[in-house]
Amino acid sequence: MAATDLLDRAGTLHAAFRADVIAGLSARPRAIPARWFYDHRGSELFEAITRLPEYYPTRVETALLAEHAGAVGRIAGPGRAVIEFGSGSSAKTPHLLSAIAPAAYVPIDISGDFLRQSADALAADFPGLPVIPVEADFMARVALPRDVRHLPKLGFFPGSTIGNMGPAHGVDLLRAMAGTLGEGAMLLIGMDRVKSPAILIPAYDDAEGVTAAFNLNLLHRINRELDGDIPIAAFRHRAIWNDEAARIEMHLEAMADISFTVAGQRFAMAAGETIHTENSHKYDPRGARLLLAAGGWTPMREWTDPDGLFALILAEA
Ligand code: AVJ
Repeated sequence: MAATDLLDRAGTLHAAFRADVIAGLSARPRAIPARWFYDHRGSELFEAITRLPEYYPTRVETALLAEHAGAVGRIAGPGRAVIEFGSGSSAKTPHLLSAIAPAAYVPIDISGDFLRQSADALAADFPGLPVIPVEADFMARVALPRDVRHLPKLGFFPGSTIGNMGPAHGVDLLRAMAGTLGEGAMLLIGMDRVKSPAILIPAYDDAEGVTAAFNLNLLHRINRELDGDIPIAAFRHRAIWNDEAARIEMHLEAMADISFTVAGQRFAMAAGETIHTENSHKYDPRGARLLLAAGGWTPMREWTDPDGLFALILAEA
């Protein structure tokens, strides 16, 4: 990509960050979209979260994939193009690619740097497999590379990333994916299950304070990138189970009456007031099937761990 394009892209991203933060701090309740967690430090902290003893989703889902990728391969058959939505740096993808004899691997991600890094690593591990990264926002229908258009597709959407959206946006996303993947496609999706708050809360408020650091890093990013002077020490991390909405909410709570400036605008918060920074929706088996059906997908098989913590679902368009 040309240097000017890269600059344009960085400028656009910066403007979007500023707009989301100013709107989010001005709204009541205050809320900033979770996508802004993932600057370099935020991505590092998220990787650290996935290794925490309390954070079961990554561990359980990876084990489910290791155990059941063979079954996915038998159902899906060989020769599919695997399309991963939000290509992580994950240890998960190799399990799937080893088991299903894919014809190509297409990771789609909005962040180009990270995308090319993980694509290169995967290509090195799977010599002979065409790896074709696509830099795009998969919330809308994505035009797939010409080389894979004629192939049957297997979509891969691990990590319970769909949980960041509520049911309405989740359905929109599933429909966009069905559009991207086309007729005859299958989708392998990971979804976190509803469970006791005694397990959920520590998963989002760990003893070591890594999740707290992840949440508070958003304030550091705002101060650094948007010329802010938020008194970060006056905030604490909060993880709440909202039973009505079946979701974990993360908030940043002001511990005193404070005021601060961000991008030239003044904000005041009262002690106890929060900034809502993330939703992580959880689904029971029926809810998951309902969401998939509303999004245009028919569940075929479902795998879960003995404790029913996490589900891996294979669905067809
Ligand atoms: C990457 C959105 C799936 O909701 O569990 C982990 C993000 N936030 N700990 C999740 C997250 C706090 C994670 N997702």
